[in-house]
Amino acid sequence: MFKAYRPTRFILFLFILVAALSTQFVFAQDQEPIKIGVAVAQTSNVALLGQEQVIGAQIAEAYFNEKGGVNGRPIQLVLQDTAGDEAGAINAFTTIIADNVVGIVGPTLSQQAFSADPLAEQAQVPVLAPSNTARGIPEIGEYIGRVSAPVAVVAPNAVRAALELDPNIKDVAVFYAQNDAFASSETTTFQETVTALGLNLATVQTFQTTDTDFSAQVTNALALNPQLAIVSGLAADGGNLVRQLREFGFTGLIVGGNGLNTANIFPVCQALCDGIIIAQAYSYAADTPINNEFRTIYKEQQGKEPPQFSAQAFAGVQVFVEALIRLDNIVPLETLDLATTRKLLNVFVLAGGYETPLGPISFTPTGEIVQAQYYVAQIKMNEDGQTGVFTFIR
Ligand code: 1QQ
Repeated sequence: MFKAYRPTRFILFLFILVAALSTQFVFAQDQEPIKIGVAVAQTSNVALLGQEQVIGAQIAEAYFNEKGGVNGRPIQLVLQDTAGDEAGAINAFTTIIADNVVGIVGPTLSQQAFSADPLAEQAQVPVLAPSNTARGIPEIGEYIGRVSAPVAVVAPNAVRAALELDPNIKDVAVFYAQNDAFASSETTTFQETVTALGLNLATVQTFQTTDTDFSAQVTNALALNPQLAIVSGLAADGGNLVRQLREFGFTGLIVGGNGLNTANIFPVCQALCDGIIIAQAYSYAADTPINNEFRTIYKEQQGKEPPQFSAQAFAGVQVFVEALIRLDNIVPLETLDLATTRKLLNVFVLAGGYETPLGPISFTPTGEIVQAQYYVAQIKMNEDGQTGVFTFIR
């Protein structure tokens, strides 16, 4: 009797298990996905930076859906192109907010964030900035946070690394794009660092992010024989400025800011990109389970090591997903209307800690990222002058 009972119970258990799993599967398939907005630059010169963000966010979408989304409910990215200016970012934010997203990862530039973020603040939609590193971003409002460490803490590391590579540096030429909020913020940090390290700030040269000819600025600066040049701009202008510095004969070290932090500058300065030193808020070599997974997926897809902007966009989506899971565990999302979901999501985002490819991160009550580790990389161009890599030197 006992012997006959056990297999029956086992079969019953199997039946219930299969039934439960298939119900859950159907359940998950049937549920409306939770929409997360991604408003970054997919066109314009700023797409050199934004394209890497789209890739990172899409990897996160597939990765977290594979893991069951938000307690069985899938997430869906709603992509909107901000292009490169304020008007584009305002349009993208307006459209995406109306499309019932629970939160927004974006925009690409701080210059855009200062215009577009107030719309999200007004609509009470949480924003996680994947690459807004200027001073004052989280302070835009209660709903504005960032997963991108501010230049004020990241950028000084590049100058210190340059001094380690060349202890004879004394005179420094600084260049910055004066029409960009990030570049203006970053140059302040660079200039303060130069002075704090006892170096001579020989000259400060300004340009526009739309400029292509930097001969006047380069000529002025090189007349002072600096041993270090520091460039705060975006990818196309920054890459061209580096190229012209070398073409005009500059042989010292070059520190590039966050706007040059992409392999997409390689076609611009080509072989002359070689040696640019750039501070990093991410290292592909960070040996953590989530980064190893992210790195593997990225490498399989893109055939190269993942860059900072992709890792930060991944982290932005991740923070929303994990905060939604914690919220859903306490108050089931299906019992909440969209406005309440957005409000509570903002609270849960700020309250959590996250194991991301960037390392463990959390937030201050204002939405500033708390991140443990920063790095410095140097560009090494290959013989072909077209391809190259970021090698970590710190
Ligand atoms: C900012 C930045 C950009 C250069 C990143 C794309 O850091 O605008 O704040």
